[in-house]
Amino acid sequence: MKTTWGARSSPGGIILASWGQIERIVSRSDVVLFVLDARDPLNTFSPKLIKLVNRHGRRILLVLNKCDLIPRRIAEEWKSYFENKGYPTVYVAATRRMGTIKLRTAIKHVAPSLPAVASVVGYPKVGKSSIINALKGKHSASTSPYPGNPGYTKTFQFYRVDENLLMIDTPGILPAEGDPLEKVLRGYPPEKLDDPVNPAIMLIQRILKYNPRAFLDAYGIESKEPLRILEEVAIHRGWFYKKTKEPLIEEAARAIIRDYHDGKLTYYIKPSQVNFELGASNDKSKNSRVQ
Ligand SMILES: Nc1nc2c(ncn2[C@@H]2O[C@H](COP(=O)(O)OP(=O)(O)OP(=O)(O)O)[C@@H](O)[C@H]2O)c(=O)[nH]1
Ligand SMILES: [Mg+2]
Repeated sequence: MKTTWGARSSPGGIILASWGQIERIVSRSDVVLFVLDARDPLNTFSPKLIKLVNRHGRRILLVLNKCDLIPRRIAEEWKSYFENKGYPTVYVAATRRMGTIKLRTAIKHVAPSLPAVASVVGYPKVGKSSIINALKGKHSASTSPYPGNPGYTKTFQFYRVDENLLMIDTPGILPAEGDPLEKVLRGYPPEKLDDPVNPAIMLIQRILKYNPRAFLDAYGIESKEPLRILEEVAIHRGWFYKKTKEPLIEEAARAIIRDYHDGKLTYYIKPSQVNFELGASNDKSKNSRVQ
């Protein structure tokens, strides 16, 4: 079963969810699956979303997705990290259908009663629709590598996963908060960035800091100098300004941002490398540990 409501487009034709829309969905959910990118969970975590869910007294389940891009040991470490803060957490690799049985069990465990409505929320491109696809076992929620492509989630869609579980897929939350790097990590559409070069340089520096081989492995580029990397990507792909014939680094910057979200270009961070305090969950007895 699939029903939709609340379709809305944001300026520029790229559709993201406003906080008001997310609040409406949260208020209609029994459980809120908050999807994080397992490679950089804290940069895709939103204290504002947690506050909103707590205000409505809804249960939260954190889902660390894209775990195929990090070692399992690190996924376990992040799970413990969040659970020590009171958030039940599961890790999955939705496109590989890894962890889906545990996820389904966890949703039902966290739900106050069954049947339950579970919404899937988070920043753009963290894999919300892919998670619903994995749970349903077939391609039913549309997915895309980056917002703006045909197939990215445009509406709030309901999917019946089984007789006890109705799920709501949502468009990504508009990542208005944060500096240019944080916005990019939170899936702000590269097409909408007036200046993609600056955030791409920051992203390149972050990737190199945690994975010095990333550009060599993804593109065969040995340079560790962000501007040079942008130029080489533009040159390799044949992107040049028509008049000056200089490498079109703006396009290369957008490509690098997309490749990060697609998992072609990657790094991961460990809990021991961060120094960030999360707000505790609203009720530790409700959000008990989930296996
Ligand atoms: N490597 C890897 N890539 C994934 C995984 N899950 C999703 N992706 C990729 O991430 C991109 C975004 O996936 P979607 O499921 O469309 O993400 P979304 O959160 O629904 O995106 P929006 O609806 O645009 O907010 C796609 O290129 C997916 O193939 C995963 O577990 N591993
Ligand atoms: Mg989607």
